[in-house]
Amino acid sequence: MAAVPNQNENLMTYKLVVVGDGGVGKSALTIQFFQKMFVEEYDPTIEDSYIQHTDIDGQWCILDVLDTAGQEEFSTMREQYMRTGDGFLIVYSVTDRASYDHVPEFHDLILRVKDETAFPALLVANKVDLVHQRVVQEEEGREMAQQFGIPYIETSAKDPPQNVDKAFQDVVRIIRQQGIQQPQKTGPESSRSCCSIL
Ligand SMILES: Nc1nc2c(ncn2[C@@H]2O[C@H](COP(=O)(O)OP(=O)(O)OP(=O)(O)O)[C@@H](O)[C@H]2O)c(=O)[nH]1
Ligand SMILES: [Mg+2]
Repeated sequence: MAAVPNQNENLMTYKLVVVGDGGVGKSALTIQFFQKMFVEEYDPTIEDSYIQHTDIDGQWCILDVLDTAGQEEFSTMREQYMRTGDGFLIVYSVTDRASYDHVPEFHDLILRVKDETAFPALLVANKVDLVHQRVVQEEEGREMAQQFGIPYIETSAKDPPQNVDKAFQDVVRIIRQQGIQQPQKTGPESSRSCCSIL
């Protein structure tokens, strides 16, 4: 991961972690957000991290996003990366019922690792462009989100993207609103012109 440059040291850093089953589109969403492109092929992730300066509701911040492995063989890494998160995108695919059924496991583990009864998170129903392959309906997603007391959003990482920027920005909004865990703030006032991937 690239170091945060000195001139930006005064910005709030939000560490977001993208979790969910393998193949649901965590990397596609993350790459669409950071690089504005859709990755068609499936290359299972071990762990990737991305940093970007971004303006959310008029406030510049640093988004430090961890794209995690959904594949079961890497599940032992979960507790460790969950510890680092200020907020979570819990992703499932609307074309994959098992990925929806596994959402509670991810949510429970976040609360257990954080030792909290609630924590900033967003339930992300991805691949909504695949309308004919859809097996998990909006109502079911909303119901689960309500059960956990977290917001729900429907996304597509495929071009044209749907709600991709909003999903990442909403997690920051949730962190700012709930303020359960204060993200770190460091150093002197920064220049606010940078908006690139570091
Ligand atoms: N049609 C469509 N395909 C998608 C979407 N998001 C991801 N995909 C495809 O689904 C496959 C898996 O996407 P990934 O982003 O690699 O899945 P992942 O959740 O990162 O998987 P792991 O890294 O194994 O945990 C790829 O072929 C993507 O192109 C989407 O919104 N719509
Ligand atoms: Mg991935």
